Amino acid sequence: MINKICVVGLGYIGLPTAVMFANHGKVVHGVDINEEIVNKINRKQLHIEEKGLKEKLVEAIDQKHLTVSTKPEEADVFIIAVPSPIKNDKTANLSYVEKATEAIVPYLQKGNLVILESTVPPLTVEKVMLPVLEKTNLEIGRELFVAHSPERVIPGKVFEELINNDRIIGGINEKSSELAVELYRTFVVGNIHITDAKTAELVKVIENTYRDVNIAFANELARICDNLNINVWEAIKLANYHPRVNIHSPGPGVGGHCIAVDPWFLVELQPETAKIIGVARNINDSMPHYTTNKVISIIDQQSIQHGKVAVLGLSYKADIDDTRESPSLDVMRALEEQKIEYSVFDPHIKEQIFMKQTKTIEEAVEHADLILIMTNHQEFKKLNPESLKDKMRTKIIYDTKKCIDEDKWKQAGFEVYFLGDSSSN
Ligand code: SAJ
Repeated sequence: MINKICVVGLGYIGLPTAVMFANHGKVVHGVDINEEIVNKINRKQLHIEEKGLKEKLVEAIDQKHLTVSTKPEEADVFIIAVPSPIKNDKTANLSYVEKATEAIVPYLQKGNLVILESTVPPLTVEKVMLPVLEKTNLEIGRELFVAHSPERVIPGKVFEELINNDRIIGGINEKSSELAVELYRTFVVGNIHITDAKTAELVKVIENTYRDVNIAFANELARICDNLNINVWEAIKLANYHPRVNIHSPGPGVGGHCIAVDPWFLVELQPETAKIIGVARNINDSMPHYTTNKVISIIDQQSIQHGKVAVLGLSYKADIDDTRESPSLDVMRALEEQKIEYSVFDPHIKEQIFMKQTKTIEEAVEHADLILIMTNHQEFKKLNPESLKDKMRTKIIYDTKKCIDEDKWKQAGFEVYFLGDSSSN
């Protein structure tokens, strides 16, 4: 019987997971090395934003089903959900996974199950975790059970997806998988698929790699269409009417901490073989520069002296407040390098993080020559060009997400440009 669970790492995945188990009758102890985070949670406050998390956390603590501290406690199951980022040289940084495994070693007992939820390169459980777990002197697979069950939820819909998404469970042996299935059945309604640990590790990485390669293909098509004067958005839409085609959307780059990171795990493991994956990654990484160069060439074409760009959108995708790995950061850097004046505005980022950030859209477009749409936030789709046009010095808009109403902007006197569609001019 699984009664008590110790969750190590209380971030975007660990905290909602801990709270879910607590609200489903388990006794949960959450651990984070960051004392500030632990203190905050103990005061029933959040350090991350997630729909529904606050109420669920309060319920878990009030019912005394959840405790948190900086140290692990003995339990039946240990879940590790810590970051697994890449280093500057694009190789995996598995030090958090290793340290978290080391931290639980003194608390492990016969019959325990250890689960890794972090996204990791294939063979991490075998090569990084198992050597550490052997220090317990418990026989792995008979006295201590181990599985990888990657998280697959999307920020903003974490609780819905924790319950409904299918889950992959890769035990190091049959008994490990069996115990992990029993655990996740506590709240998972989606199907549970059993495999081995290294396959589970690969599955998670290739889900995100599939999206990255597909987006790179769309971005390459956008560049081809820019050169051929064809509308890439129209072409992709029509191609996707084919029942077996699903081309993703081009854009100014791929942000976030998953899709832009995980493909590098495969490139690191198999540099000679993972060729398409590496090329795709580089194409997506080059999009912020491509975008900046387009902006500069539009400004030059119009013979505008000392042009000013109003960058709209800081978060890495629509309708969220997350700026991690956002292409906007690279665009701002490139504009600075090119000594182009700019301002930046995002209705979802309330705090002043960047020097050139404005509090209102009106301030951002004041005396600007070009509006650059980087994120397809609802607010930007609905922008009223009539209310902005008189504030601008020159009326140009470059939309990298093809999210604005072209006719409306043209009627207001704007020159309208889209990424991958020079046909509109
Ligand atoms: N993007 C495009 N074109 C597209 C789709 C996305 O340029 O057609 C860009 C977005 O603008 C954004 C980036 O890609 O900058 C990534 O956005 P996303 O919504 O595709 O993915 P994430 O990083 O927010 O979440 C992904 C999800 N993975 C999959 O959909 C396969 C999520 O389920 C995972 O849990 C998460 O990664 C993770 O933790 O790995």
